[in-house]
Parts: sequence; C-alpha cells; structure tokens
Amino acid sequence: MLGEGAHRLDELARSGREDGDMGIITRGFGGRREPEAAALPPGQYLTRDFPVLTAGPTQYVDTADWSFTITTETGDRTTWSWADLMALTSEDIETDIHCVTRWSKLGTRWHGVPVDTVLEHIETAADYLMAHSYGGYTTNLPLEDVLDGKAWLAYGYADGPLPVEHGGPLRLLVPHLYFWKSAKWLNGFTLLTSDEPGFWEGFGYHNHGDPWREERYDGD
Ligand SMILES: Nc1nc2c(c(=O)[nH]1)N[C@H]1C(S)=C(S)[C@@H](COP(=O)(O)O)O[C@H]1N2
Ligand SMILES: [Mo]
Repeated sequence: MLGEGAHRLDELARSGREDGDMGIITRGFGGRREPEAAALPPGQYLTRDFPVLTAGPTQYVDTADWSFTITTETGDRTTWSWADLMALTSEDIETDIHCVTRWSKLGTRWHGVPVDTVLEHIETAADYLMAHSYGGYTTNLPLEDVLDGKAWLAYGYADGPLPVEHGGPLRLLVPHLYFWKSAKWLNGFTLLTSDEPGFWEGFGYHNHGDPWREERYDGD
C-alpha cells in the first residue's frame, strides 16, 4: 500500500492531501505564510496550523490491541502493552518541529516517555534502529539521535491525547530532525548493527535529516 501509493513527499505536501482517506483538504500549505524568524532553520516558513502529512491511510489502532516491540540485532523481542507503557514515567515536552516540505511550527507541547526509558534494559551492540509503524511506514535513526533525552514515545498533544491523524495513540517524536523521522502510529524498533534506509530515505530524502544543516535530500 505504502509503496504503491507513494508520492514524493514534496508532491504530497503540494497536493494538499490531508491523508489517503479523503485527500482534498488543504491545511497549512495554502495558508498565509509568515515572515521567517530567527528561530527557523534555513528555508523553513512558520505555520500556526498543524498540517497533517501522511503517505497512505490513517491508521486506527485501539489501545486494547496496541503494542510496542523492540527487536534486537540477535532477535530478542521485548513487548510493551498500552498498560505497560502507561506505567512508565512520562514527561511534558515543549519543542519546535520542522517538516522537510518547509513548514515549521514553534512551541508545540507533547507528553510522552523518553526513548531512553524503553531502551534502558535492552542488551544490544547496535548503533542504529529502524522505527516501524502500523500501516508499514518505516524510518531509520542512529541510536545517538534518540538517546539522552532527544526523542520520545509521545501519546499526548496540547493537554489532550494525541489525535489519530497526528499518529495517535502513539508516535515517535524526534524534534531535532525533520519531522518525517517522527513516525506516526509507532509500533516498534528493530535494532541494527548496520544502517538501512527507511521509507522516505529510500525515495531520495536525506539519511539523517538535520534541519539546521538543511539535510533534505540525499547528497545535501
Ligand atoms: N506512519 C507515518 N508516520 C509519518 C508519516 C507517514 O506518512 N506515516 N509522515 C511523516 C512526515 S513526512 C511528517 S512531516 C510527519 C507529519 O506529522 P503530522 O501529520 O502530525 O504533522 O509525520 C511523519 N511520520
Ligand atoms: Mo514531512
């Protein structure tokens, strides 16, 4: 589904398609563009909306059926149910987010569990992970970009639960990288000793995706 229906990410944004279900609504992309502020990485513009960008259909997963699994490079699996996840210490996060299609949103507020917490007791020699989502979306990250308080398993947004179109019940939040790395409807990590491209990384987007270095496309 993802492969077949996939457009380039920038085309997806330009088309104003909200998601794969009823893609006619323009939100954020057609709106008034505000002047760039010093807080913006190069080439980004500010939006006050919260655009929805999804390749393929929105995933509806009930928390009763939800689980999150970490699979190590040796094949060991550790799984958290929704109740397991809710029992972990969580925190509020306030951060800016930057989409490679050039919108940035400042001061977004989230709630979730640091990725450090779920990796803490996992025995691994891996340096990379592949994040997997319900629906088949993937994105790759070096472990150093998700450890030391740089990434979260986010299930709250702006004082409420994370809305489904934004990846609820739970998404990855890696705000210091372009937002395609923040996989919506997250359901697991596979730990890897050698790096592999995820979904958009395999379509010509940059392997790393640091917005301050404008790592948009392969070769940037
Ligand atoms: N599962 C999944 N996660 C995803 C995507 C997707 O298509 N599927 N799109 C990515 C992209 S390109 C962006 S910019 C953000 C958009 O998140 P939002 O829709 O909450 O703004 O989600 C990222 N995570
Ligand atoms: Mo994006």
